[in-house]
Amino acid sequence: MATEVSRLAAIREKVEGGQRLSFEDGLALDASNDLFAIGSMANLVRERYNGNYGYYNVNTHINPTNVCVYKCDFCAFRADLDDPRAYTMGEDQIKERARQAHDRGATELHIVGGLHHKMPFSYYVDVVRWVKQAAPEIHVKAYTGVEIEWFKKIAKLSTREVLSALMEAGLGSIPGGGAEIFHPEVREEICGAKASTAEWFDAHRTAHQLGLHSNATMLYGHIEKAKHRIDHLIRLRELQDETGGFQTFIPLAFHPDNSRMDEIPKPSGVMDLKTMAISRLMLDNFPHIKAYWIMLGIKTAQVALSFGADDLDGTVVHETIYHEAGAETPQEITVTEIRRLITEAGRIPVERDTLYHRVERDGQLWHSREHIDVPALALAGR
Ligand code: V47
Repeated sequence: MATEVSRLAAIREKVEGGQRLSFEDGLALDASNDLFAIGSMANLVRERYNGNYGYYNVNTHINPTNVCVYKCDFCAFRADLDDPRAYTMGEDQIKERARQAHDRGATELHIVGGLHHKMPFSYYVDVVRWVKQAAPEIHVKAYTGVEIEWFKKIAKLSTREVLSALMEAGLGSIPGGGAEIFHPEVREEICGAKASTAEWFDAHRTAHQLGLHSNATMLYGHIEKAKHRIDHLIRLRELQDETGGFQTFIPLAFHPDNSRMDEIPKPSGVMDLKTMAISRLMLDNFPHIKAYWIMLGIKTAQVALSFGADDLDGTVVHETIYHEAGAETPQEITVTEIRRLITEAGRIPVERDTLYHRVERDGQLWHSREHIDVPALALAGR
């Protein structure tokens, strides 16, 4: 039987040779406690893709409503219709938020929320339209695969029709949420009522076919096992082989507070870094891996830049999904601070827009420049 050392050496050889890792390789990495070995392999792949650059963006989140028909076990954000915490934003509020974001220099609005029992599809289309009316330059990254599936149901439209209506209103890309864990053993347990794995993939495949880019996530550190996490990554890798439409993968650390799984402890620092590194290694066709500092905490996110991650996400304002679930991170981080964190991690900070164009700023004005071409960038970083 192969020892752990020889197993890791064989995996390292594959990584160095640019060969694809198997399901069994993923399980072997997960079973190993040699965090440095796993991290250094992931760092190699990160560097191959992204040279010495560490990306961030300037963005704001809008969660238009917290009212949701579903009751996912992990969610601390949702509210029933008659809950005193329930809210739904109207046109003025959405436009005000978009203008504020614009005035603070945001290049992106990340919009996701609950699936309201009574709101028609036209409300969700209007949200995008209102944002674009108030701040036409802002990129709208909105609505997860789960929301798209819900819109199909309430509007009796196909995936393609739903996405086309949203694109017409100004939708620019699709965020990675709603993926949770794809394996049915876990999905049925923690969020069985909402969009199935096949439906989530249908939303992303169709988005890619229509020319939209999207992200993908994985919610880890609850009831799932290593085999479910590796299975999740391989399913994403397969769709990426088919369409090439994914930009970034974001592993999301479970925050238990105020959820129906609050007896489960938060994932440890070792699990956070190992999951980041294994994601980078298994997703050999994803250009970017994001350490979402809001969930990981600023310190772990910074260290993750040496464990496979190349992106820290944004200087986020008004994040509620994780803060309801006990995230202790601040609601926003300044550009100066995020650049300092990236520089201290040994990377060159690069502000990007949602689609990975370099952003240049001239006082209050910003411009998207050339696309940050991965191979060119990798060379530039050496
Ligand atoms: O799908 C909900 C997760 C996701 C909790 O695409 C929780 O750039 C931890 O997907 N503990 C939504 N996680 C957020 C999301 C996201 C975030 C940042 C960037 C991008 C991107 C996407 O949040 C949900 C779910 O997996 N979530 N509750 C919780 N208690």
